[in-house]
Amino acid sequence: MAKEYPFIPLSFSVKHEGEALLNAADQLQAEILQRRSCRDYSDRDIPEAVVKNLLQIAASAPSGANKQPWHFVAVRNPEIKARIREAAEAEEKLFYEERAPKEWLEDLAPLGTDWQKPFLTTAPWLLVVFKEIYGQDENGSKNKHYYVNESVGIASGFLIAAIHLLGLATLTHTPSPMNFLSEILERPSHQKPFLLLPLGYPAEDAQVPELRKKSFEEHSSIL
Ligand code: IYR
Repeated sequence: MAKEYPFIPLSFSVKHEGEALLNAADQLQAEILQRRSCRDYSDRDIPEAVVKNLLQIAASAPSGANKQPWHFVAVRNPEIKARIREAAEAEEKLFYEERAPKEWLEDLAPLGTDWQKPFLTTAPWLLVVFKEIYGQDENGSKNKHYYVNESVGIASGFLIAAIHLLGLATLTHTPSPMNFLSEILERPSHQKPFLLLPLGYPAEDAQVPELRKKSFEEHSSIL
């Protein structure tokens, strides 16, 4: 049957056969399980071209009706990073000292976090993920976006995995509220801040909390 829109052959080849598939899966699991959220960064730079690769990978994610409802801002400019840090720390200070319920603070205690966010100026890059609640073309006419949170969450997952597989470090940081990012980065109102990811190399003496992940039986069922 003739299709109304163009189709092309799927570019696909089987990568591993038999035992090799299991070995590859074991290796991939081991590599991905090394990922940790890093809050202590070195100031060692990362080339802009690498950041562009990473954002191209993120932007290749599947999305509702292929609307690609995201926009990424990569910040290396030290003045802009300083403004972001200042605004984020002001919100975090209120969060930790006034807004956060006791239970939330208790849940955060094992992570050892507080209102201070030095990584926002130490890490060479800040990647800010915006979600687009609708699309807007050049003449300003709106088009609908679907499954925006799911789509942008998937793109962020691609980004986090790519950063890790490249041997770099990041953190899913969500200062709350984060409207200040729209102002500082001068984004239009249909783009809402979704996630802030510092990108860099860990500091030599970086530490992470000792956390336990759920066991297979806790996180999955096979029927
Ligand atoms: N946004 C605050 C608090 C915080 C909240 C959660 I949920 C975390 O998993 C970690 C921290 C902060 O960044 O410190």
